[in-house]
Amino acid sequence: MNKKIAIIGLPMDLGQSRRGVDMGPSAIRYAGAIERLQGLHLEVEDLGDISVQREAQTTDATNLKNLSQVVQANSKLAEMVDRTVTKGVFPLVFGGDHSIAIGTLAGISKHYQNLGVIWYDAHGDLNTEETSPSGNIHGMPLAASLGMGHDSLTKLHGYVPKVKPENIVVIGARSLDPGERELIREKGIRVYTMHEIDRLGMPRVMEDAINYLKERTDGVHLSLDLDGLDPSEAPGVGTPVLGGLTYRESHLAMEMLAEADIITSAEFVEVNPILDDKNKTASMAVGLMGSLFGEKLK
Ligand code: NNH
Ligand code: MN
Ligand code: MN
Ligand code: MN
Repeated sequence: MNKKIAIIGLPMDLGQSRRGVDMGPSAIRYAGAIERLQGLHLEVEDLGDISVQREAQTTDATNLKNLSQVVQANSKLAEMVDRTVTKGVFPLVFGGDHSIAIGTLAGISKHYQNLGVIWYDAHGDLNTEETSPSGNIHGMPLAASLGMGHDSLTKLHGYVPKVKPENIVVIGARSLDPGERELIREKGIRVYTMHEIDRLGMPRVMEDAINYLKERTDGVHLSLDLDGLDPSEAPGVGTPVLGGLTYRESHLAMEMLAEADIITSAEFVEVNPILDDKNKTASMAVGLMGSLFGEKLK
């Protein structure tokens, strides 16, 4: 894995309806992210937070809340991530709600022929403005990256699509909307729901996922939504769903990714310190980062 890491924060909560997730980057830094990575002898540069234009909440006729602000912030993120990858540095993005994955993937994917994506999440984030039950853009980033949805999301940073359906693996899903299920079927997206994880166990699921991605991709982005974890352990998220992944399972998943050495970029999103219990969820994010960057191997 790349020894040089650039941290980029995007303190945005406009892709969903609950305030507080804009404080995620700060909570993750406060939980000791930088020190943890430096302790692994990695060269870490903190590029700070991207500024977010915050106006009155808007919904236009498209069923997309705060579309223009989300696009603006994501465009800035895409630029910064793009420059980071160009320099040969590993981009590590702190959210913010999950709509920021649109910008992260836009900045990264043009550098790869076949970018793989691991979507670690309770949700599929495969809605478009037509299928979304909420109008929240944080439920749409994976669809947008596939080229589905509103033009200003799919065309962000000037190219479509960012990922191919066969290069995606979703892990931890347990809340999928009807339109998302249809898309998964139609596109043949590989999804390990909690059902598969219960049946096969995390070791087997990760082995499968890693082998699958190794065969077909030349880089893999990890998009980790903290709501993938069970809310009893990670309560600081805006849309908790019962029956999630444990902290231990998630650790194991990160350790297996570190061993396989396939991850080329990552983001940790949806940490909401206002809903959290003593910054526990941000601390879990930092613990998982440690494992992802090879803590156990050193
Ligand atoms: N599927 C729902 C929606 O699109 C909820 C998405 N919420 C998330 N996704 N937190 O990770 O509105
Ligand atoms: Mn998500
Ligand atoms: Mn989620
Ligand atoms: Mn989420």
